[in-house]
Amino acid sequence: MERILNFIDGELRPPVGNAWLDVYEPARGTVYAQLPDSDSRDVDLAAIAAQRAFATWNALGREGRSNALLRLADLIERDLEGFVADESRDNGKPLSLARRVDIPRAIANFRFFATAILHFSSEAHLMDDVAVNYTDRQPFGVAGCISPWNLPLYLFTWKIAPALAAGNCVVAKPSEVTPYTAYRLSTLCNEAGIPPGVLNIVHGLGPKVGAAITAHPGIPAISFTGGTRTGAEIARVAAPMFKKLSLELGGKNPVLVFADCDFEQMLKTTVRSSFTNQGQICLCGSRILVERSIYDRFRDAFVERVRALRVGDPSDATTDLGAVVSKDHMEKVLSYIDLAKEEGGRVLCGGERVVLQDEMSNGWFIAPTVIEGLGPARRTNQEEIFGPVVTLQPFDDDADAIRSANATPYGLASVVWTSDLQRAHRVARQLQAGIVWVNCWMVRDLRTPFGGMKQSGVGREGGLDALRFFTEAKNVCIKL
Ligand code: TXE
Repeated sequence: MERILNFIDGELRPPVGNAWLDVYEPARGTVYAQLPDSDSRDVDLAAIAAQRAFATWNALGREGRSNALLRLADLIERDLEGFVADESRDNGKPLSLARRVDIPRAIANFRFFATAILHFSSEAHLMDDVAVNYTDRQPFGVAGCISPWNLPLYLFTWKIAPALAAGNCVVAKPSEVTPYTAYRLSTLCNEAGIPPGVLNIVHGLGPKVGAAITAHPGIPAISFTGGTRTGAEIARVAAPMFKKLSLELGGKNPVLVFADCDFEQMLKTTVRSSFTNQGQICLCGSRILVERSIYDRFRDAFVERVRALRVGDPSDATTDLGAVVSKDHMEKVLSYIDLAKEEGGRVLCGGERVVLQDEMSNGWFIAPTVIEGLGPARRTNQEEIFGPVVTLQPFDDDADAIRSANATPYGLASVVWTSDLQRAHRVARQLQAGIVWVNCWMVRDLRTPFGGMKQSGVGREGGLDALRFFTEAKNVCIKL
């Protein structure tokens, strides 16, 4: 049985306590490897290594750091198929999706921040003939990066790339559910010329390793993506320590479909925004609000397309949905389908576990599910399900659509389908969401701010916002 190792001070190491956890392959429901069940002792070793490496990493300068990260991106690209296969095996997602999205975006993350840092300018403010002020943005030392299982390498690199580019060293913890591609990345760092101790990866459970990173006095900033409840726990520990916090949390994203939209374009994209990655993307649209005059037409056309989606072997090129990430998560998603029925919802398609043949008969597969007949206040329309489950709701006018869209504790992303330009701007301004896509979905420009409102998070991690998060801004004022 293969054993994944921690990466501390440039070395692949077993956990101090020599304890191990099982790593499952969701499509087969079987154990395929083990990962370290690390604890605070491993985090301490990583933090010491990171603190020790800080001067070396900064002595490289922006160009030196940029070149090292660009080399790392090239090495991932050289090993693309290996990363793709590992990502799909670990997460259960279709191989085609890992090849089209996850791994290319991880490479893009390194390349974007490795070049952004070269153009990361600062400001100066002249006070007539009194004084000149300039903003000095410096790295603060060691960043803690904690990432989730849904887009494992994509979101892992989304955090460590800007942290490293800005000049910090990193103590990172990928999700214990999908550790493999972070491990594979660690095997390339020395070859890329990343000095020992600059990037440290400690594998293990959130309440042990993640909590130790959050509470560590030598790690002054935490960048986290995951569930809202976990985000609240991290904030509870970090706030009294006055740590910098970036929390990217859950979502319950609305899709607003107006009667004047480009119907075919909307339909094709809305199937994607509902079920890509088995609905396990914080940006997926899980509440579809449809103008009443086209509700029946939309419902029938949408359900027909969803029924045609293929749930199957992630390695099969014709598969649209793979397995959900864990048995616990499958049971959580199925419990929400039961809840929807109890609340009076009508399941129009899907609604059950899919049992495949042969070696995948124990895999954790769920049929793409569409539910109607539930009002905005129902739990099914309030709580994040994070699986292949969407609800349909009609609305009467713009105000009704906006009211329903904003009627949850979350505010991460939203989609508006309309051909009316003024309405697009007007509705976008009133939606409580950090991201509003109009007539598209998942179009991402890394220079833009990224993050949510309300319980979807705190802070913005996109482009230059990420470099600002991972640096301290000091104002120097010099008398003329
Ligand atoms: O996330 P967790 P999970 C949502 C989604 C999902 C729910 C829970 O609804 O069902 O969150 O998913 C680490 N201190 N999203 O359980 O627990 C943990 O080890 C420090 C949306 O995977 O938040 C992992 O590395 N760290 C989200 C990371 O936090 C802790 C994507 C995320 O795990 C910790 C994923 C603690 N006390 C889930 N407890 C998005 N916005 O994309 C856990 N962790």
